[in-house]
Amino acid sequence: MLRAVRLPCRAQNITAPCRVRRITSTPTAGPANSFPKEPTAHGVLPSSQSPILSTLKFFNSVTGDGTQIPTYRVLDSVGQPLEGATVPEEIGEAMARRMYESMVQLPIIDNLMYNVQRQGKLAFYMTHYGEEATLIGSAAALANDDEVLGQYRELGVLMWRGFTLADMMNSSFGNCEDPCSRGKQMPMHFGSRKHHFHMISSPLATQIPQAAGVAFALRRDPSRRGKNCAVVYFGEGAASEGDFHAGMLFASTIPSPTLFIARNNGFAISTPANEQYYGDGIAARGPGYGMHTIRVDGNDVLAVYNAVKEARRLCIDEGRGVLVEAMTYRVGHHSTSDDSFAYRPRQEVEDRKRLDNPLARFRLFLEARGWWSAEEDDALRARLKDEVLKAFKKAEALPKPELREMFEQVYGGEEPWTLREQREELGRLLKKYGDVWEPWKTELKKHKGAGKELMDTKP
Ligand SMILES: Cc1ncc(C[n+]2csc(CCOP(=O)(O)OP(=O)(O)O)c2C)c(N)n1
Ligand SMILES: [Mg+2]
Repeated sequence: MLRAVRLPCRAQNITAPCRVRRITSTPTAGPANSFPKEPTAHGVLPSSQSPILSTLKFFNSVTGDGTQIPTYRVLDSVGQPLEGATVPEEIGEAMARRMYESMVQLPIIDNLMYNVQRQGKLAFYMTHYGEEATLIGSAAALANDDEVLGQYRELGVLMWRGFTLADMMNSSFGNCEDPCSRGKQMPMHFGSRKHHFHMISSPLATQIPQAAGVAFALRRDPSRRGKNCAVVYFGEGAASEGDFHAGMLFASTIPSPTLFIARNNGFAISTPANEQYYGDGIAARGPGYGMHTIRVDGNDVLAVYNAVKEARRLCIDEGRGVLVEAMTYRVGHHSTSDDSFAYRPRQEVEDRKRLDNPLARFRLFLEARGWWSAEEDDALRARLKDEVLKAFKKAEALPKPELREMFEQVYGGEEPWTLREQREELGRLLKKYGDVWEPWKTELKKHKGAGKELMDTKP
C-alpha cells in the first residue's frame, strides 16, 4: 500500500519539500512505471492512447519509481562542480564576476532599505535574502527582452537588466523621479516597459495567467515569435491559487511560450510549504499539464542558470509552457510587516544562512578559479554600500510628484469623468483647507508645487 509519511518539518532538509513518501508495493498500488505489462489486445479508448489493463492499480508519483523528484545541482556546498556536472562555457571570468557582484548587491540594498523602513522613512520593503542565486542565475539565462512578470521579490532580475539604483530608490520613495508609477504604487511594485518587466500586482498569482496571455501575444507577433518567451516568477504559496492552474493550463493547451519559475522558499508568510501541498512540491504539477519540468537547487547560481537556459530553449522551440521549481529558503522576514520569529525558530534561520549559502558557494567557485580574492570582496562591498547609501539619500531628498499626477496615467485613452470629478473636488478642498489645516499644510509641502496646480485649475 502507498503511504505518505508526514515528517515534522524541522526534521527535514528544508531545501527539499517537507514531505517524504515511502512506498511499499502491493498488488494494487505503486509507482506509475510498475504497471504490469499486459498485451494491448483489449482495444482502444476514444481520445486516448492509454493502454488498457485488467489489473486494479492506483499510482501517486511522477518519478516512476515512487521517489521524490530529484533536484539538479552543479556546485557542491563549497562551490566545487559536482562530478559530471556542466559548468556553462559562456560563464567566463567577466560574466561570473558580474553575476557575483549582482548577487552581493541585493543584500546590501536589503540591509539599508529594511533598516530605514524600521526608522519610518519608507512605507514598506521586502528583502531577497537567500534567493540571490535564483534571481541572478535566472536573469542571466534569459534574453533581456523576454517579458518578465514578477511577484514582488524579483528586484534582482530587473536590476540585472539595467534598472539602476537611482530608479529603485526613486520608486521606493514614490518621489517625482519615480520611473515606475510616479508615486502611485506601493514600494516594491516595480515595473519598467524599457526593461520588459511588467508592473508588479500583489494580489497573489494574478501575474500567472497574465503571463500565459503575454506569451500568446508574443507568439502572434511575427517579430517576436520564436525569439522571446514570457517568464513568470511566483512563490510556492501563490501556486496554491486557482490562477496558477489557469495559467498552466492555458500555456500548455493554447499553447503559449511561458516559462514558469516557482521560487519555493519554504514559506508563504507564516505558512510553511508542507502545509501548502500534499504532493511533491510544485514540480509534480508540471507533468499533469504535459509540461517539461525541472526542480533545481535555487541556492546554486550555475544550476539555476543552466536549468533556466535550457527551459527557455524548450519553451521557445516548442512554443509552450515549461516549469522550473527553484528550491531555496526565505532567510528574511516575509516583509517589513512581518516578524518571522513568531512562527519559526531563530536557529533554523541561522543554520540556513550558513548551509548552502548561495553567495558563499559562488564566491568559493570564483576564488578556486583565481577570479576573485578577499581584497576584491572587501572593496566591492565597500563600494556598493557607498553607492546604495548615496542613491538613498538623493532619492529621500527629492519631493513627491505634483499632486495632479495622482490622476494621470491611471487609464489609457480618454480620462474617465469620475477621475475628472475627483480631481476638481480635491482642488476645491485644497483651496478651502490647504492653507489652514495643519496636517494638509505639512503634507502639501512634501509635493512639488505644493498642490497649487490643482487649486488653480478652473472646474
Ligand atoms: C490573493 C491574495 N491572498 C493573500 C495575499 C496576502 N499575501 C501576500 S504575500 C503572501 C504569501 C505568498 O507566499 P509565496 O507565494 O510563497 O511568496 P514569497 O513571499 O514566499 O516570496 C500572502 C498570503 C495576497 N497578497 N493576495
Ligand atoms: Mg514562498
